Amino acid sequence: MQSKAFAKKLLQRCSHAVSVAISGHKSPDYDCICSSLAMQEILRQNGISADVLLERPLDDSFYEPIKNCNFVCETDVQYEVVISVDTPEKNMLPTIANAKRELAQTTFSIDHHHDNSLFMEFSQVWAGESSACEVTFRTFEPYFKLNEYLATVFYIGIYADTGGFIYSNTHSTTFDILSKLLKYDIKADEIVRDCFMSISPKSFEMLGRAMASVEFFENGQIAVSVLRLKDFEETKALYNDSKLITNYLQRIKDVKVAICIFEPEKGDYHVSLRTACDNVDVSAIAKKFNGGGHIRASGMKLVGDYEKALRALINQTKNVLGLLK
Ligand SMILES: [Mn+2]
Repeated sequence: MQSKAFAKKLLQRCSHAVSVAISGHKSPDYDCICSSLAMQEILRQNGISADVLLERPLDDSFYEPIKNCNFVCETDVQYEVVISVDTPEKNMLPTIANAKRELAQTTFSIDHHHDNSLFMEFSQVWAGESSACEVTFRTFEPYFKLNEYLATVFYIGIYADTGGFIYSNTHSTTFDILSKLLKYDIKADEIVRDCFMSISPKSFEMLGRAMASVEFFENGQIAVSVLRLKDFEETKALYNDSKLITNYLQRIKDVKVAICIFEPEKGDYHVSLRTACDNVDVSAIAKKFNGGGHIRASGMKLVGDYEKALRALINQTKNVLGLLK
């Protein structure tokens, strides 16, 4: 569907709906939260009120003004329309949102994942775009008036998913948008410092532990760091606070795939996969373990026996790197 037709359809449908909900994916990041909030504000400007659904309130690692926005974690409302943002697959929606999706009359998806399964009735998926925020901005531009709030949430989401405008998903269109956002007093320096640069003493300690845990495989082409339950217990660090390590491992020269494993709760292993290589698709690794994401950045969970699952993960990584004979 053309972007204008999609935007029109969504706004028309929502304006006739009694209730509308918006949701990003599980384990929310700044792009999914900020594109949800942006969508909510765009609807508001068009006379439509909508709830942003979350599995649970955001933890303290999130930027205060974002954390303090109004989210809905529990409700009996049966939404007529459900809009998902930044989510490629129904199983990646938070449980609450997936339940509401099943009973909704009309559903929409706004996304930039190349593997979006088109699980909603109407989809606006632009693979290769920097962020769900960019897709939202460009799709709805004729239908909103930029203000300080919108500029702030768009800036945070785009900054997050482009790694500060350095990943290969950063295009000239991204900078066209940024130049519009920066006309507003959004305190970009404060945002970057508070959202992306500042690090709590706890997560600094976690970074040290994660670095000390790094193991290399295949002549340094695969790097694996592990933060186990005891690291979380001893430091009292938050999971979100500890994800910083994922940005560091892929910087090590010759590392083609960086694997970061986190066990914030007993037996619950979250895995982040990153690559800086043009010809490596880490989402192909994640998919084998029922995860997903982007070609350069994906995520999954390890289930079952840890050692066995880790071996399978490394094997699958070798496979994707073409190292299996
Ligand atoms: Mn995203």
